[in-house]
Amino acid sequence: MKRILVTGATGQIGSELTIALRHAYGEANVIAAGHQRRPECDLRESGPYCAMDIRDAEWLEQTVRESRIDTIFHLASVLSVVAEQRPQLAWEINMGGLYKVLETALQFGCAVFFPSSIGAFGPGTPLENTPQVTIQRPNTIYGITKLAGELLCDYYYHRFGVDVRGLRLPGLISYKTLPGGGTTDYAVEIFYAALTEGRYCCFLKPDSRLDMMYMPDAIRAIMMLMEADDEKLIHRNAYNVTAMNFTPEELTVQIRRSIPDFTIEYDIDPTRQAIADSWPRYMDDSAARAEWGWEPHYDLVTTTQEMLAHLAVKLAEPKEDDHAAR
Ligand code: AKB
Repeated sequence: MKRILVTGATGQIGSELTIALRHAYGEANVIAAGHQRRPECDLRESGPYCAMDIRDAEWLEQTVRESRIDTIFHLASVLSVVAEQRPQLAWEINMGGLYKVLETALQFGCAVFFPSSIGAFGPGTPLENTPQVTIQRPNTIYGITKLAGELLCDYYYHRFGVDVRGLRLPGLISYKTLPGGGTTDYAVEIFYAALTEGRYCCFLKPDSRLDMMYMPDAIRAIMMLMEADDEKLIHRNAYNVTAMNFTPEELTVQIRRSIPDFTIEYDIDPTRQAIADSWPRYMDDSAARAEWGWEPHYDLVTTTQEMLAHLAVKLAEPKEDDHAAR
């Protein structure tokens, strides 16, 4: 039975991946670690949780040793927009954190999952049908840390034999936990706004096309890759994976199928628009499909239906704090 540590467990991916891993490998075998003292009730009630700072190497080493961890899903990361606002912090968390995770994995013989991103490319990359192996010259600190992270992961595998695997994830759409400061966040915010206000003000241009994925597909991709037959993995790390690509305008059309009066306006944020313009419109994910059987289950139509249905229920529920107040 695996013994798993999830860093960044309170984030958009971590909060859902932790629960899925607990279902698959047993609740007590998956330790969630995040910066929040009191995470959402799902996370703290379904298994062990520790508050931690990924910059604390001692904590990491001690937890891996004492809890006999053999697999680390390393999700703690600063996203693209916050990284541009606080580049030094982004370097410390994204690079410093990964380095400590890889060193700890080497010392204790752990496997590692590392999420890279469409942000690891750059304006010099072919942005349509972006190949698995291509020019990567990112011009954001987020992209630089993701690309350097991909290379560091390759290095620890080839030099030391650490079984580190990873994906280049697109924008992720989910209804459970909000994303924290990314360029693709509009594709989540828009659903909340459609249901609560009936209108949304978008910070990207109407025709900004980006790769996206619904969270259940992302969770499945991560778990599939970590279970994949070692011998079939040619790239092993930084696999392009995508499920759909769309523009804010196209997403609006889909939302209007369920909420006909929904309106969108645009107030372009130059920083986020420049980041989006340097990212792929859509990636070629054939290596992931061929090597470990990647295939998405959700497209724009089904993602929109699921998001509106789940969020309508969530927004009608009393908040956890409301319960505490009673
Ligand atoms: C972001 O927008 O920063 C992330 C990503 C695509 O890596 N969602």
